[in-house]
Amino acid sequence: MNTKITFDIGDITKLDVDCIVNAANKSLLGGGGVDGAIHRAAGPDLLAECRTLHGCNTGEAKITKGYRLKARYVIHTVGPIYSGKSSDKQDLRNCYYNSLELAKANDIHRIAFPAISTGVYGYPAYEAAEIALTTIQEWLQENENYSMQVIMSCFSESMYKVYMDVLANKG
Ligand code: AR6
Repeated sequence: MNTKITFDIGDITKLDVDCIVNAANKSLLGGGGVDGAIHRAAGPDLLAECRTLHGCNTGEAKITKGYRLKARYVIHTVGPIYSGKSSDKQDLRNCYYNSLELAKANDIHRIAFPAISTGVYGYPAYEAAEIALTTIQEWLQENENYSMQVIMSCFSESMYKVYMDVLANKG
């Protein structure tokens, strides 16, 4: 297990990190879940900047400022709506990978991720957690000369337990 990955149980908007990741939708104009919480905490300037981005495709990522958040930046990524097709996995993988690439390009060294797609978008939590951790570990290995701390934000104790189960089964 890479020691650069840690876990937090609570609200991602409260974290004191360089950047938090938003599980957004293609419009980037806000929604429910973590997206709604981030927009409420960041304030209306976030939505104004998001309007200039003209949306985002599934698996891709775009960056804005964090406004009223402690985090200086928000990276908005769009997870797959779970369908059971094999493309779901690649799309979810792309969310984590492309967010980390964009973070590095912006000199971000501490980033927090929610469990993308596991809420409204219906991705089974265990499978999503496995993809998230594997992708992040691979990225960290490929970028071992770049200091990046990753915090997996769990909104519930049960999501935290899912991550711990995945780690235990990875050995
Ligand atoms: N902090 C951390 N995690 C959170 C928070 C929070 N404040 N709130 C929810 N979660 P979801 P999705 C967890 O539904 O499945 C939106 O309407 C939540 O428990 O926010 O990718 C967007 O606009 C779950 O584990 O995102 C899209 O339309 C995880 O965040 C759609 O939902 C993701 O749940 C995206 O769906």
